Amino acid sequence: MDLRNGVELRSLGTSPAAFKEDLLSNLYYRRGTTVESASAQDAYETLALTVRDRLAERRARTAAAHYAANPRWVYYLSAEYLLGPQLEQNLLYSGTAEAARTALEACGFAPDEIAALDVEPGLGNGGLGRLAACLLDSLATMDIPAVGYGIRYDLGIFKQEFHDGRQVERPDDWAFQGDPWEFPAPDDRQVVGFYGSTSVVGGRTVWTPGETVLGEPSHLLVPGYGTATVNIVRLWRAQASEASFDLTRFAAGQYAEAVQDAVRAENISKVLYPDDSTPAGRELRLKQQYFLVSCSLRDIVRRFRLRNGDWADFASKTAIQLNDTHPVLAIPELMRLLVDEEGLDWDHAWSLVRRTFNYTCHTLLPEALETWPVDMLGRLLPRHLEIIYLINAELLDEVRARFPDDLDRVRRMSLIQEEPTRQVRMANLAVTGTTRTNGVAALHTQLLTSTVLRDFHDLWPDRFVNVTNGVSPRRFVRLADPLVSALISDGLGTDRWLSDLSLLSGLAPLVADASFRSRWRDVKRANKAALGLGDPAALLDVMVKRFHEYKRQQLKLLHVITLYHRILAGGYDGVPRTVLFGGKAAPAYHAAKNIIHLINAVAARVNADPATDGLLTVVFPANYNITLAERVIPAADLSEQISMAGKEASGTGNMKLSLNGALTIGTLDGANIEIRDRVGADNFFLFGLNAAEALTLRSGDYRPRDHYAADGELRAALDVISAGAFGGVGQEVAASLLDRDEYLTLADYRSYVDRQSDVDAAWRDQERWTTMSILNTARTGYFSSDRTVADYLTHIWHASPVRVDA
Ligand code: GPW
Repeated sequence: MDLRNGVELRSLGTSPAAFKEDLLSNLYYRRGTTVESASAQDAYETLALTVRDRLAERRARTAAAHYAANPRWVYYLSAEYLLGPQLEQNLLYSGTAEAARTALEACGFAPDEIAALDVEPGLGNGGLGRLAACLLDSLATMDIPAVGYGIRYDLGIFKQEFHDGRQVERPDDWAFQGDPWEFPAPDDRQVVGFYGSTSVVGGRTVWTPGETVLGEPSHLLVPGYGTATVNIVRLWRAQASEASFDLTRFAAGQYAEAVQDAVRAENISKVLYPDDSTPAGRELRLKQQYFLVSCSLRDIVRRFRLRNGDWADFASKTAIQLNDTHPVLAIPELMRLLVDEEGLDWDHAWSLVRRTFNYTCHTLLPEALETWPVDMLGRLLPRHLEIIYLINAELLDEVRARFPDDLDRVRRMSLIQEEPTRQVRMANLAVTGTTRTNGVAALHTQLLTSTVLRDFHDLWPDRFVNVTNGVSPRRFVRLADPLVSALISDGLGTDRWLSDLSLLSGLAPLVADASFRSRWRDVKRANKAALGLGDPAALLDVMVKRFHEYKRQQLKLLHVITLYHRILAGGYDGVPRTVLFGGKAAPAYHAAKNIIHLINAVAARVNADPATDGLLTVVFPANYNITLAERVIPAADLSEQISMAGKEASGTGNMKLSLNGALTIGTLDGANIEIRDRVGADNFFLFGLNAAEALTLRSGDYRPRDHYAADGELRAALDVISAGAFGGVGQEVAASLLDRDEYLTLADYRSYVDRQSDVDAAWRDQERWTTMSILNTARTGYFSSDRTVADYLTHIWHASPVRVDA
């Protein structure tokens, strides 16, 4: 391969012999040790470097091909990425898994012990962060020139421990040992300003920041599967400038004061905000958001300039996706760069900005729509607030022209909320400053345009599109479940399904193949045995997701207590179940933490009671993350997707589980609807109110106590909780359900519990269950993130692949 500077790139071999040679050379020359004295950590780091080199070679060829093509680039801006463990991914994508194992063993290293040292970078909270990682995986697999931008938090999502059943959060110093997958790029560092003031000099506005911080990038490789393309995700870390260390104070013995400015600067990328769906409302968070935006935009502009000379081409060469409102300050920031720094006139700049950006909304919860106090934003970013006011003036002129005499509409659509306090509405800014706004599932997009963003839809209906989420089949089928992957490849006679998931439909005829069916069952059983939680013969009933009241883990818990009561009553006729919970609650989300505590208390009681032996087990492994998800999902029989209809934007765990052959019990919410449409109503356990019914009930006088009074089993379950049988925490949870029941848990209880009896009936007929399971996998190829990316390309990005020679 001829690179730009004319240097031929030596091709690194992937044979065991070539791999071993490089492994040893990396051990000697880069790690500075020998086989005899190498620690497990030495061996791990050396392995990582050897694998990384093989992808780095492809990266170099990718960069050269992209540079030559000067294509429209896709940039994904996201405050969160849940990339998952890198070693297994990079072994698979570089095609060196076997060679590596052989080479390690030949050197006397234990491959599994070494692989266990790989630490997953937990730079996200939940679905939104994992979606970002799946989209990057698909962009690379589909040969789209793309870069992900994010923040390199020193501390990722907290490690969850349980102490007496209560969630305790521990810092996640994920890069404590150093991160062998990272390429630091200090030459590309950026300077980010905060605070200060604006003035007008020679007709142009100049912002003079009161404080500056350095953004230092490093990147991780994002390999495509079955292609030579290797993209990158570039993560920014805040660094104090040299000048912020106060030598005079240090000399005077004032050690803390000497470093206080530096510490403040570096705190910007210190920790991931562990909130999910609720804005933190803190100045540091706003600083993080601007830090990400400022560094990334300057980098994007730098890259544009490498190949282009005319600003008029910027939007045709650049598509920037805003992952929720967290990076929406990019809109005023690009206006500032173009107008203040580059001297473009406002209208030209606005046209470029609007054609460059698009926005994905991931929620319907009104409390999750970010707003920032005008005072705070104006203090931290004075020029950006001025620009937001200018954008707002044009927006409101357009609203008044289209809807004369509709003052209330003007008030609702304004970028500035006036009452009770003045706030900047980031979602309104996002829709105003972009070409397209998308929801993440069909129902979500429909509800967005008819409720929270209705006024904007009235004004600009063509701006709204749906792009239903998807998941990476490489990560969540091939890496998570090598056994089922081998079986699928065998059944289809090809492994091409890994990059064309629609091929899974070819499994449907195999439901008639007795040998395939029994192997399918064996794989599920083996995955449960490997997970090692509960009896592998029992139905594994899984609810894994962040803890939030709208997701209704409390409904699942009421079901568990009901089953327990039925067992205690004697003559239990349900099937043996292991109920598995997994997930974290935001540290400040008291009600969610109560639910976690209560689940652990119920689990302790149920599991200790000999009456439940062989019938019911409740497990709650701590610290659910990508690593654990990859073990739980392939083992699951039943997928719990039981949010109050109209609240879950999409869900993606629902897709991962169904794709892996779990059957869903769920409400008509988010993407559940689309899953059910595809797998067929007969292969999906539907229950509960739909979104319209839930809305009607919520807006009338809903009385949870009526359900309590009418339903003996529900009453019994709530009574034991209220009575304190599981501690004081239960009393709080029960009171909240009986007094408010914000998310209609009691209204859906009977329908849910009865549907679970249908689950039991289906499970008892193992032949029927197997058919349903295979059909779930065969019919959910649509939920590949490759399809999601294809939809973004067609409707939003309009970017084309650039092939990289293998
Ligand atoms: F509130 N989601 C998330 F919309 O994981 F910003 N974190 C968040 O902060 C938000 C949404 C936000 C999730 C949605 O809850 C889930 O329904 C969806 O599948 C996922 O984002 C990916 O779109």
